[in-house]
Amino acid sequence: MKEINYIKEWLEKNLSAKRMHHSLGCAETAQKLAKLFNLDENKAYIAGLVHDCAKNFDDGYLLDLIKNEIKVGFDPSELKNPKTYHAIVGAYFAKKDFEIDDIEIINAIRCHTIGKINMTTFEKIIFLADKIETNTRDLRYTKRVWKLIEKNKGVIGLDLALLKCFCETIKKLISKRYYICENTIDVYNELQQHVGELLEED
Ligand code: DGI
Ligand code: FE
Ligand code: FE
Repeated sequence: MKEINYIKEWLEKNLSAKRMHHSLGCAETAQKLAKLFNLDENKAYIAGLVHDCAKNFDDGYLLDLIKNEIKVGFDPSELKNPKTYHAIVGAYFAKKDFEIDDIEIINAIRCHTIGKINMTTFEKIIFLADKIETNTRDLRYTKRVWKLIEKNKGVIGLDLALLKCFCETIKKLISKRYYICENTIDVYNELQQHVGELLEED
């Protein structure tokens, strides 16, 4: 893996100031969650830091990379909303530009936007850190999600927090009349079946 300073400089050059702030917040939150769940804090920090590395590139450029260089590892329905492209390309840049070969980090970056059925605990904490870091996300919302994690011991707390996040994202996508990729619906249903009864209505 490239040195952390190389990665930070690369990100400073290729991300907006706000996105950089979000990435640093996500790295710190991921580290905190990793500690809480006895996972590798350093790995969580790196995954959080890098997760949005492709976020500020042109949609056209990202789609071109996906179709002509990456080519595999995504579902056609994932390409129906350009906002999801950066997760596919982010995992690719992490491997190619930062020489990260830890598959857990790569997979967590890959699924940080639309989620995945049967996410590992590491993937869950990176997904959540992205949604609840406090540098750029709405504090009222992040507090509510944190409470779910703190009040419900273990992975159940993470799953409740994930369900809350999926509900919010799906509501937002619907309010804008955006396409929701099939994977996101599948993950919502998986969580709904698992912990739906434990989550209060809004
Ligand atoms: O990159 P960030 O803004 O930090 O956050 P993100 O990667 O979770 O999400 C980027 C956007 O992608 C977010 O506004 C939701 C949107 N999006 C578009 N289509 C889908 C989607 N999110 C999910 N979960 N599923 C979709 O099908
Ligand atoms: Fe993202
Ligand atoms: Fe993000």
